[in-house]
Amino acid sequence: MNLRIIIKLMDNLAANYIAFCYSSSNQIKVAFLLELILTAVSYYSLEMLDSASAEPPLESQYLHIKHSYSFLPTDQSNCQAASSPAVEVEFEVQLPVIDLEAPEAAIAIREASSKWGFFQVVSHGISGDLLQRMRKEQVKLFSKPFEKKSNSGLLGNSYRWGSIGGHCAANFSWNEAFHVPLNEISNPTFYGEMITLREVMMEFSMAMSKLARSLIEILRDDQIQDSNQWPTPLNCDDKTCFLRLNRYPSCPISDDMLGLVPHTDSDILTILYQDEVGGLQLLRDSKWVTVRPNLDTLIVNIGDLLQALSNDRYKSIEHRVVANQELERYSIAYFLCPSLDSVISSGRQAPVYRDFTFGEYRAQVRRDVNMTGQKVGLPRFRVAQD
Ligand SMILES: O=C(O)CCC(=O)C(=O)O
Repeated sequence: MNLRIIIKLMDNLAANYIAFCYSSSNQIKVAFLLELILTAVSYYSLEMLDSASAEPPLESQYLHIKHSYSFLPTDQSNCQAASSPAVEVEFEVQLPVIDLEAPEAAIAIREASSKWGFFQVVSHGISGDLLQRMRKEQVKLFSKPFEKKSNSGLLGNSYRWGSIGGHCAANFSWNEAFHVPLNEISNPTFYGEMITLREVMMEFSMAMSKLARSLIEILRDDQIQDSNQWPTPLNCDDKTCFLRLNRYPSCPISDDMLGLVPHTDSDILTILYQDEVGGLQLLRDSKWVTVRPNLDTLIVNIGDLLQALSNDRYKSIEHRVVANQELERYSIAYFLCPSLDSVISSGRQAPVYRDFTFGEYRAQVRRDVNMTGQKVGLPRFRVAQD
């Protein structure tokens, strides 16, 4: 039995023990004991089965969280549902599509950034061939055994899956992902025998960085012209920028499982390369709307830092991914981030947010997620209104 399984069984034991202590009658205590034994046995056997395959044991972790922590009062379970208070109406939308070579591209980007916070780009300078090679390597990477993805140092042990923070079934993401900082992408020790993955990741991340920087200059130019706003160039940093390689396995157990729980991005902007399966949704006028996949485009969305820098002119929009019961889905997100000491300041006379550094922002987000299972984000930095 490996260390990971022992730790998870102990975690399971602890949760059931707390639930046991909270219970009042003997009958409930017996039920808890049976529950404990059954969960431990099923969890252990699923783990053993799954460790030989490529699939992360999402189902056993999900059921474990659901059973073990559902007994606890909310304040003990460290659980706040991640679902937004929005009305859950879903329909498909076509995001603005912007041709980056068109003369009116800059105007369209600014407009989409303030009205939608999301848009798609074509003529973006990243060849179809590079995108296809990257996707092929991504599929190969995720087909490696689970043990190898999670325990062998592959991509600097940046592999994550399932629940990120909190012990709450509502915050569970049916997802596996590698989060790789740009400054680590060229590191040959990260790849083992996957040499072609390294070459393609380097080429892909360079192309994405170039595109992200050109988009940010378009958005910054506009702010400079409108005097007194966001004058400092952004010091983007390969240590903090990163690629997130996502795989969303098909989810047979429920049709309302989320592949990724609702969130905004804690960066300047994000560029997303997704496949044809679909599942990305964004919050628009308090409704979840589904983004129609379009393989000819890359999706761009504004992050929290750009919303603060532009004093709320550009919008960092909450988004999520819904899991698919039959199909797996792949995506890659490039996150443009400044150095940790960069000061995020709109330079406005009446700023919506107080000045803060990116390091401060990131630390606060991590604290909130650890404490409650949920990010608070920009509202924490809002200047108090009299
Ligand atoms: O896979 C997607 O469509 C969205 C990915 C995303 O939001 C993320 O990785 O933060």
